[in-house]
Amino acid sequence: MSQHLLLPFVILAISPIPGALQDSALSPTQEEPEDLDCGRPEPSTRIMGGSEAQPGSWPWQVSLHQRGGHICGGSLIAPSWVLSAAHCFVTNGTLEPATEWSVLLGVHSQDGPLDSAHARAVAAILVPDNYSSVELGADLALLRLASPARLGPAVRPICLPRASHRFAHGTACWATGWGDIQEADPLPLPWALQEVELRLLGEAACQCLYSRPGPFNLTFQLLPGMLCAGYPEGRRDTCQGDSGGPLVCEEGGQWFQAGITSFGFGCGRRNRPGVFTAVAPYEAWIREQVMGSEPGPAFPTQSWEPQPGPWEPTDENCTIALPECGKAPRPGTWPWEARVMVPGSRPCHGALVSESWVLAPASCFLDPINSDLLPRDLDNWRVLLPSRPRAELVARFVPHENASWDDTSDLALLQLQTPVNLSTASRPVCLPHPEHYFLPRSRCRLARWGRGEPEPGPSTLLEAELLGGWWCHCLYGRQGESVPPPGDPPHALCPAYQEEEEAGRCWNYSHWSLLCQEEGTWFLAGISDFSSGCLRPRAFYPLQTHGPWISHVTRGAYLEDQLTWDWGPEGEETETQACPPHTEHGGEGLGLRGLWGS
Ligand code: 4AZ
Repeated sequence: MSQHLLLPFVILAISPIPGALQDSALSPTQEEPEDLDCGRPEPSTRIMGGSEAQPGSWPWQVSLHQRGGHICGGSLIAPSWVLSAAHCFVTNGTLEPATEWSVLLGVHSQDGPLDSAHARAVAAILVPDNYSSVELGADLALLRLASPARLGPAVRPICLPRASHRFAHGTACWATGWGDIQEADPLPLPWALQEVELRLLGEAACQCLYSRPGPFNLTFQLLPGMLCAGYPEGRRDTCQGDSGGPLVCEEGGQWFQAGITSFGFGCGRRNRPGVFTAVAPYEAWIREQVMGSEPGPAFPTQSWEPQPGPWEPTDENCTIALPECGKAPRPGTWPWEARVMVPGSRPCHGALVSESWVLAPASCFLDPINSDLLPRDLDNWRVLLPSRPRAELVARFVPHENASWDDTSDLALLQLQTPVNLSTASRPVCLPHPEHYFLPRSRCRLARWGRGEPEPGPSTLLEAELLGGWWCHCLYGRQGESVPPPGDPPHALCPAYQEEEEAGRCWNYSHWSLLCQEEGTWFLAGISDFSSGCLRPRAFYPLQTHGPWISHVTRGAYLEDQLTWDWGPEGEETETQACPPHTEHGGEGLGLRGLWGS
């Protein structure tokens, strides 16, 4: 338990060490001013992968507004002081004027009734001298309020840890905020405060996760004064707009702020946990800034002696998370293959993208004339999944808003009434993030998609190799059809079929999706082969631009990072940037093998 120290006013005023802790049960006398109680929400009164908080459960959470809008989070540490992140207030090396900012206290839903909420102007913003950018640390700021906050059940300060305070690795702590619910996906109305449970990661574990190649091919060096919290598998995380908000951990019935949301690489990505400014190392700096203010923040002593023990392993295992999607026991047996049965029509092939959602072409289910749902009654719809004895029921149908007029968006999501237990027999396919780049020569395969006919041949014929974007464009040009030149993101994915070419056959059959493999993991890379007639190679609409829509609707589809980074000699840089003459005017005899240059 914490110490019960009531220090005389004189000592409090001159000492940089304010009353360490107090028990609210001990009522202050005339001579003994009330020390600041902290870290105790009223008893029972985005974040990515989180959920809505109970109003009043995080009474220290504040919202920092600039020009009328929420920009960052912060935490109340004393009636006149808010702790936040430096990067919220520094643009191009310049500290923004305090007058532009206001602090909203006691707020839950930023759209709802602001009953318990009140705002305060900011008198000063203080940032450590050595702050320059988030990656270099010291990402913290103190805001002095123009007038003290009105403390009450919905507005209470958080306890700060002393420099010697140790938070055990693996401790479950909570981050809160009004930030995005996933990358580039703002919190929807009514903008209710979100909470997410995150585990503290040891330095070694965090550094290890970050040293793996990952999104944007970026890694970074974890520095003293930073801490990581999250999970190797990602999915639960803080995101843009949560910055400056608190990461709090409970100890002995009292909540301490272990971290300040600072940055990360993307949100909720595998092997990329959120990075926080560790608060404890900044005890001295915080005390220095708030010196003389009364009452100042509370730094209760940790209830147990911090000493190395099993709760702080010095050498944590480096456990890199592997994708939980896209693993097929054998190519051709796709554990995500879903068949949607709608009364009165042939089965429609789609793919399981999470525990509860199936992705399929919207055209299977929409009337081509008026884009009405056919038939309207979802009760009789069934989904068959591999190795599941019984058909799944469908709870919801969500077509892409452009599905009826844009072939590249011919997509719909179907929610299953009960989530399936993932196993080797039933598991989702991985989906690419928008910046995913499938390398030329990637090994790919075709999988059934939509209302396909029975398989036209043995599945070995469906093996394919991805062509570079220019080759695809040039080859089509030669054949009098147009496939746009490569772009970022690409407009087409062209797999070429060795076997198909050799057999000299052509299946005038376009109901396929394109699966591409990276390090043994399968991604749904493209949909709806849009090449017509018997042209080769086939061309697919890339799925990657739809990742954000899919994960917005499903809140947990398996969007995975790029797993192969080695562009190799055939990479983007070295690919031909113009069509060689023989592809434009050349004879029909030119086979794909020739184009591959091998
Ligand atoms: C941001 O931009 C931000 N996933 C905050 C936290 C994280 C990423 C970005 C961590 O404010």
